[in-house]
Amino acid sequence: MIYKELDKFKDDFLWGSASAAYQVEGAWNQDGKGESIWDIYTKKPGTTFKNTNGDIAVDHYNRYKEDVALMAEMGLKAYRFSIAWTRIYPNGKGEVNEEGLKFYENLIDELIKHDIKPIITLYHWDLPQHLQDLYGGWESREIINDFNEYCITLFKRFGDKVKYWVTLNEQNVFLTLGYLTALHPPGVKDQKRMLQANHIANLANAKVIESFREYVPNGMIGPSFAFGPTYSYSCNPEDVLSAENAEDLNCNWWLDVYCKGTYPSFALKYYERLGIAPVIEDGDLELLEKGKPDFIGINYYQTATVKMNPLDGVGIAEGMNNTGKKGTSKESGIPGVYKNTKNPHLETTNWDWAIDPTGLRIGLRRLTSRYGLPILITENGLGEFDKLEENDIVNDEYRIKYLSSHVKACKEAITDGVDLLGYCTWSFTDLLSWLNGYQKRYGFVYIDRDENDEKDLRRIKKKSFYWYKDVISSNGELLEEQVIQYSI
Ligand code: BGP
Repeated sequence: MIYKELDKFKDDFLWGSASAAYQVEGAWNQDGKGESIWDIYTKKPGTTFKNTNGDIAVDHYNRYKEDVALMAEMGLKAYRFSIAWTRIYPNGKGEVNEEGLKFYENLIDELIKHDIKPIITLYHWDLPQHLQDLYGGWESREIINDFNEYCITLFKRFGDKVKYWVTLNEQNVFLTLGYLTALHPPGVKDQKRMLQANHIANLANAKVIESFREYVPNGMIGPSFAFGPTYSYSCNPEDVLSAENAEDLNCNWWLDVYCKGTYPSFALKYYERLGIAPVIEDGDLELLEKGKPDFIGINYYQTATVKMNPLDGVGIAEGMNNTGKKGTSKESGIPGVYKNTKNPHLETTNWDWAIDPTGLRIGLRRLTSRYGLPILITENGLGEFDKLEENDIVNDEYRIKYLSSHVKACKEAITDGVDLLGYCTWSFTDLLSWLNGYQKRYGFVYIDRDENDEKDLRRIKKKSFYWYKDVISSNGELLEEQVIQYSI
């Protein structure tokens, strides 16, 4: 639909921004924190861009007050951050570390003091290394109970102060990269193991939602899914069918389980025929049924465009563009299922991610039609090279352009009838990108550091900082004007 006028954002719309513990906190062994799989993995040479790690990151652990003061200055309504499991239980289970709880309590209180609603992510990839060593982490059903106990500790401590909770961040990404492409820890390439670990993660997700109902009855909880809606490259029915395949295997495979408690039938049959479908035990489906979320969290960066891929066609590509050299990502696909291809209608970032605000609107519409749940955009943003100019100026007009077009797509989706709770940009300050070091920046606040040198970690407001401040204070109304004003 093309409208003459758009609906307004609701008054309590959550204008937010997001981060993750490992990417911002640093202080990797401070105050009793245990080691996570990322603390260990990043120290293996060649696993990350220029061997970067989060030992210091942007030192948010020691500078959180300064960061929250900047959020308050901006007028941010919500801040999504993750809790490091290893700060609460250094070994993943056993004795609780009070100092870890205290850190997050201070952060939550500081946010609330400034009228910023905390949104807690329970798991953003930093699994305790001890649990990986003990029983293989997500590959063992033992993790369901350990994760649940850790979450209950947080529900009990923070449940009366925090309304919005996110269970697992991008289960589709951490398990695919961890067990299929071996780009994340534990660095395995085995799809059967991946699908089994994924099933266990589904159960863990459902279990903590079940507990949440008991401990935080007035709160809202949901997973964050890395959502890349699929397009068919052409109207050739063979391409259209590949797009159906991709949407089923890459999106519905997770979202149906979260929201309906069942696996999508075509995808399940496909994995069964390959002999790699997950083992579903008695009681599993009942638990999944109980784990339905209050909202769907989506991390939206790009759409995927696919075409037919013959049985002897291209497979999963080795490596990704982790350098920012445009055009270096490789063709990838599943023989006989689909292959990814460049969308000729879309520009890409320097990391070859398609820029597609309309794709966000399309995705929001698809989710609403299929599941009918409220949606929280838990991440959206542009990773780019930024330049610190003289007098501490960062002119990131390309980011303003990217974000305004996506916020406009949200407004259009709301006008269409999507129930959107909020919009969190990725990210508030610059931070460590898991595989791309510090040069791929996302923040409203520039952090003066790079891969080789921590420098002084100074916080510098970028042009986009002032832009988002205006968007928030006008509740999204200044947007149209600004799209024009900031267009490049
Ligand atoms: C999401 C993750 C974030 C963040 C973001 C940007 O997948 O949830 O943690 O890293 O992507 O990705 P990248 O840093 O690879 O550009």
